[in-house]
Amino acid sequence: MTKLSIDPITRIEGHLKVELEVEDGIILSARSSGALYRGLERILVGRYPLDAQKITQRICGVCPLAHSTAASLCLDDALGISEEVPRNGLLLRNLIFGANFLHNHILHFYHLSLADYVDPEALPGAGTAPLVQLLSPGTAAEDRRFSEQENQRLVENYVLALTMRRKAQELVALFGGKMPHDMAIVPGGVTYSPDLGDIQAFRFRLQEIARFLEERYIPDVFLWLERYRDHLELGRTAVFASFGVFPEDGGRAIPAGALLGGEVVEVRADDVSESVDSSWYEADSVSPAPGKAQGYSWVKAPRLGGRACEVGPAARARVALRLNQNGLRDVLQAGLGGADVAAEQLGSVGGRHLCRALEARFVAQAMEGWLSELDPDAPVACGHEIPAQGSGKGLTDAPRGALGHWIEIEAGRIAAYQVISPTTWNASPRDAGGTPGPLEEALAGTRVRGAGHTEAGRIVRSFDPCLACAVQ
Ligand code: NFE
Repeated sequence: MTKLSIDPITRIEGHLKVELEVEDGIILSARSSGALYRGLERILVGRYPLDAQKITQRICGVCPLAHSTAASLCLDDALGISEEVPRNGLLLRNLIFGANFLHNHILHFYHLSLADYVDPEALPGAGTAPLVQLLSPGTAAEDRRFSEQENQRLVENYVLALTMRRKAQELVALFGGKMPHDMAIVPGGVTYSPDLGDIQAFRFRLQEIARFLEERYIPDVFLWLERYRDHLELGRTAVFASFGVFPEDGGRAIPAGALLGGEVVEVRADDVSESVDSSWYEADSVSPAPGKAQGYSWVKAPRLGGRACEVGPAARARVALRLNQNGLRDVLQAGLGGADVAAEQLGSVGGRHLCRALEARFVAQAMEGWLSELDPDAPVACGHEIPAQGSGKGLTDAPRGALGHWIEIEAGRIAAYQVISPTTWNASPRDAGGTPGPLEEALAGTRVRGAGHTEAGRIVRSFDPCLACAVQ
C-alpha cells in the first residue's frame, strides 16, 4: 500500500489537503483536511447583531453574497420580520445573489476545472513551465482526450469566460453597490431602489452572459461529457441535501429537500448536527484544539439526521427532479435527456459539472423574470428593531450547496453565531461514528492511474470546494 498526500490541492479556494491510501491501483481510503483555522464565529460574539451581515461576508471573497443572504435571512428571523420583506426586496436579493451563482459556475468549469482536461500548454501564458506546473501538477498527460481543435475552442472560451465573470461581478455591483462584499442585502430587504437606467444596464449584461451560457458553457460541458463519459461513474455519492434558494411565491425557485434514501424528505434545521470528533476543536465545538490526537482537520462534520450529505448543484438537481415543481426540474429533464444521463448518475464528477451548467441556464432564465417584475416605485425594505433577546436561523443554498447561519442575541448583542457552509458538508472529516464525509466517500474505491493525482484532483475539484468557507 502506498500513501499519497496532496497538499495543497490547487485550483480550489482555500487550503485543502487530501491523504490517500492506494493499493493495487485503488484508493482504499481518503482523508480530507482543512488546513487553516479562521475564528470568524468567535469574532462576532459581543458585537451589534447587524454587524453579522457585514462580517460574515468576509468569510469568503468568492461567495460573499451567500453569506450576506444567509445572515440577512437569519436576522430577518431573529427580528421577526421574515414575512414583512417587500416583494421588490426579495426580487433584488434574488437578482444580486443569482449573479453570484452565474459567476461561480463559470469560474468553476473554465478556470478551476478545465486544466484537468485540456492540454495546459495551450492555456494562455503557458509558455512558462511554472504556470503549467501550477495549473496541473502531476496530472497525467495520457488522459487528455480533446482533439487539437476542441482544445483550441475550450481555451478560447476559457479566455472569454474571464470577461463573462467580470460582467457577472458588474451585475452584483449594479444592484449591490460593489463586489466582493455587497452593501445591499440587509435584514428587511435591500438598501438599493431600482433605477430604470440600472435595470437596463443589468438586462444588457445578463443577456450577454445568457448568450455565453447557451453558445459556449453548456455546449462545452456537453462536449466534455461526451469525451469523459466514464466520469459519470467517477467520484460517486448517494445521499444529498438542499436548503433551497431564491424565495419566490412563498416557496423557493430551487427547492429544499433531502434524499437520504429513496424519497425526498423535508430538511429541518433541528436535524442538523455537527461532530468534532475528527476536528481540531474541544468538545464545546468552538474552542480550537490544534494538538487534539484524533483530529485531522479544521473542518467540522455536519450531519443531517446523522447522515453525511453531498450538497451543491448535483444535490439540488437530485431533489428538484423528485419534486413536483416546474422550473429547475424542467430545465434539468430537458438537459439530461439531451445528454442521455439518468438522475441516479448525477452524484458523480460528470453529474456535478452537468448540473452546474444546467442550473446556470435556469438561474439566468429566472433572473430575466425577476428583473421584469421589479417596480421602481415600490418599497425595497421594511423597518425593524433589534430585540434585547432573540434567536434566528437563515438557511439558503449557495453556489456550492447548503448554507446555514444561526444567531443568539442577548442584551442586544450577539451572544453566539454559528455558520455551516457548503464545503463544511462536502469536505467534512469522519464523524463520531467513523462515517466519512462526502468527498472522502467519493474518493474511496476509485481506480487510479499511477499515484492517483489525476483522479483525485478531478474528484475533489468536481465539488468546487471552498475551504475559506468550510472553516469559520
Ligand atoms: Ni467560499 Fe461558499 C459557496 C458558501 S462554499 S464559496 O458557494 O457559503 O463552502
